[in-house]
Amino acid sequence: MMNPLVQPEIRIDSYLGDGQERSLADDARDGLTRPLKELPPKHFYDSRGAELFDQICELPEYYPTRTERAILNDTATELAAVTGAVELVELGSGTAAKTRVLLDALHAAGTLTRYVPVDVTEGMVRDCAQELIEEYPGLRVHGVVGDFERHLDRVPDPAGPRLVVFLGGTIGNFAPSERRRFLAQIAGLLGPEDHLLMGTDLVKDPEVLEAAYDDRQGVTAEFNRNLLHVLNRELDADFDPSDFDHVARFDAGNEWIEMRLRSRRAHTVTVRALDLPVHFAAGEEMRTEISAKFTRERIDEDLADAGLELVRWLTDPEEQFALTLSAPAG
Ligand code: SAH
Ligand code: AVI
Repeated sequence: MMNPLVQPEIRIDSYLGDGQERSLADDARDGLTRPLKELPPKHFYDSRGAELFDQICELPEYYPTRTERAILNDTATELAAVTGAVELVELGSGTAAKTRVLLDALHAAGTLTRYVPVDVTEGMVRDCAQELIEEYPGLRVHGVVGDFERHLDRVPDPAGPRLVVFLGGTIGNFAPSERRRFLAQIAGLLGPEDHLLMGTDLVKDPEVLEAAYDDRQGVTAEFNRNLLHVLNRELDADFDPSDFDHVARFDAGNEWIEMRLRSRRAHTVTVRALDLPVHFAAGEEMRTEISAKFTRERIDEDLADAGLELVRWLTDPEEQFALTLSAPAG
């Protein structure tokens, strides 16, 4: 359902509602009846999940956020000059905390007119739109509350040279085949004058990686278990989150971190909205997220497969994290 026009500088279109509940129900029915139980990570982000993610970004072990911000600080002026973007479209925008570095640079360059955040969490899109029009006089915000896997076609037509940004390493949360399909869809948003700026976490020491996903304060564990609260609330399930341990392991073969929830005891949960009993053996694990770590070669290949070519490779001195600026191959 469209819900346009709250005030002139802000337009928010929402495409969730029933469709999203169906998506959670379908994913739960599918994922909880497989031999290796699995749920997709997009369901972490209710308002509590979004809050926990914000806390994760501040943790000493979670280097991606501060590293990506440092790269942005060093390169935003150059990015603004190279792209000449009048609009910034952000996929999985969240609170747009780091995005402000880019918005500042585009604003200072005098080109910025519109910001288009796309996120499943409606409250964040609305709050962020309000904050940004106050921070950037003259900026218009056209928010799209939706699932970027289903609603990319709802991104409004470009208002001029466009910069699409996909930060934080969220591309790593896709399985490889879906990731390639999604990159091709993103490439479909780009015309000859447009660019994609994408953040990717890089392969590194497994100890550093595992610590980033299993912090000492237990915030990531709570984020992981929040998925069970979402299932309880949205699908009338009766998970007891304290029956599950948080697990985060680096899978060296696939070069990704896997987050799982491990059942402490044999028990059966009922997902009442689906009329679905789900049995967990003692020690059984359910996969809740993969977070792929990249090499430069892998990123080059993925971009090329999507018809994009690298314009800038931007990384920190320790090569922990990378931002790639790419454009439709000429
Ligand atoms: N870009 C921010 C936030 C990353 S967290 C950063 O770099 O810090 C991932 C964000 O993507 C969350 O805000 C979450 O709500 C959103 N998200 C996850 N899956 C999504 C999906 N399928 N469609 C739209 N947004 C999604
Ligand atoms: C949003 N995404 C890139 C985060 C990541 O690192 O994969 C989500 C996250 N999961 C646990 N910690 C952070």
